[in-house]
Amino acid sequence: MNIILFGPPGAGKGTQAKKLVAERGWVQLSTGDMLRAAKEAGTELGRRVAAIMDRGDLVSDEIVIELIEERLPDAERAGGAIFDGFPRTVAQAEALDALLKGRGAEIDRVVRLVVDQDELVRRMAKRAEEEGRADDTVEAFKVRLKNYNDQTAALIPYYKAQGKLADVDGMGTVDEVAASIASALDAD
Ligand code: B4P
Repeated sequence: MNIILFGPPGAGKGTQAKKLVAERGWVQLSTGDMLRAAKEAGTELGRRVAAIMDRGDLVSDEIVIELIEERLPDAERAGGAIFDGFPRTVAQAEALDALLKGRGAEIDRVVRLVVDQDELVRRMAKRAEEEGRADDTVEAFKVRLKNYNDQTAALIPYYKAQGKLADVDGMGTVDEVAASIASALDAD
């Protein structure tokens, strides 16, 4: 099973991906987590992406596609991949389709978490207090939302055309959203 958790920044993708890992044993492939780990470790990649991430911009397609490609064998061994925060552009989605096709696989479902903008801002502000992530500032969050609307939202028609998109209400509690995702994944 290969699924994408899709939605605007702060929609709950990372939160729900971790629950799916615990419940189903699949592997979470979060480009955000991989890039933050590189940044924290001070690797060459981390130094290249730090400023881009901190201001809320997208890093290059080539970088994230390579990160994902490296981790696909882990997901195959586990029997499932949860793509979290990837793809974020149509070019990334096309590259992912090609990578999976080359391994005899495909995306099975794209779960889109639907959350209104006021709630996204509230969650960002709460996480800023609790975790102090460098891109959870008001300015960076505005850039992240703009990038989502300008570049990532184009994936909605892309996956709708493939008949893979399932909309899930992301406004409830973490457990309520998890239950709705489970229904979307286990349908048909
Ligand atoms: P990400 O790490 O993917 O950041 P995000 O979109 O904000 O998602 P995140 O997983 O953190 O938030 P979530 O919705 O889970 O990316 C960070 C940066 O990395 C990007 O801006 C970009 O620079 C770079 N990047 C990553 N992938 C890239 C790609 N493919 N291409 C190019 N660049 C890339 O959760 C948000 C908060 O809400 C949490 O604090 C959580 O506790 C809370 N929450 C979740 N569910 C809730 C609920 N139901 N109720 C209340 N609170 C909830």
